[in-house]
Amino acid sequence: MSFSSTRLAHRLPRLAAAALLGLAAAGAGLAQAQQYRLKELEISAPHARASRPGVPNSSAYFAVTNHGQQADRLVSASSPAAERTELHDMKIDNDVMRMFQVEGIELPAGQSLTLGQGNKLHVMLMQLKQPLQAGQTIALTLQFEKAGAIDIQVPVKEHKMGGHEHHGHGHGHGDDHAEHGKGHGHAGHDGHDSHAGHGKAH
Ligand SMILES: [Cu+2]
Repeated sequence: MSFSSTRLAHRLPRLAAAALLGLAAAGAGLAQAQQYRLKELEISAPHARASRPGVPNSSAYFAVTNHGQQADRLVSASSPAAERTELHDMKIDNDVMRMFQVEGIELPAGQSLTLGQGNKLHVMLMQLKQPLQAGQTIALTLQFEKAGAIDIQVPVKEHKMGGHEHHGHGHGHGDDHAEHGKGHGHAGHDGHDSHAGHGKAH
């Protein structure tokens, strides 16, 4: 674990203590304690999706706030839970939602970004070594251009997450994601982990 910033301990003593307790009681549901500080970056609300039966891929999400004066950039991620980990975005191409790899995710100074909310960004976990099951926690290493690397703990949640940016949709049909293409950072993801761009959206 690189959850070791003494600076964090100074600035956020309660959170730091809670996070340590949370790690000790992994999976005990202390979601609010999952907040990390790496120099000027604050990383919070990490979660990954439980994988579907027979699907070897899944995705992970988190929020990053850049408290610094200069932009940073998420350049890569990796996890012992997956053979490969890529940074992905999605777009609609001829009514078909497709995901594609991006080289980095920009983190402008003074701004927050939440993967999968109001955007289609996600960390793609590919060739999972074992199915991801709700309740377990996986490690994820994030590499930033300026701030460096940090290891975070990512709880795995059920695929259909209640109250998570649903906007009234939130059903995992997987065949209607083109419908969700605009502004629905969550529902649009359903089905993409099996394989987006597999043909027709309807
Ligand atoms: Cu993806």
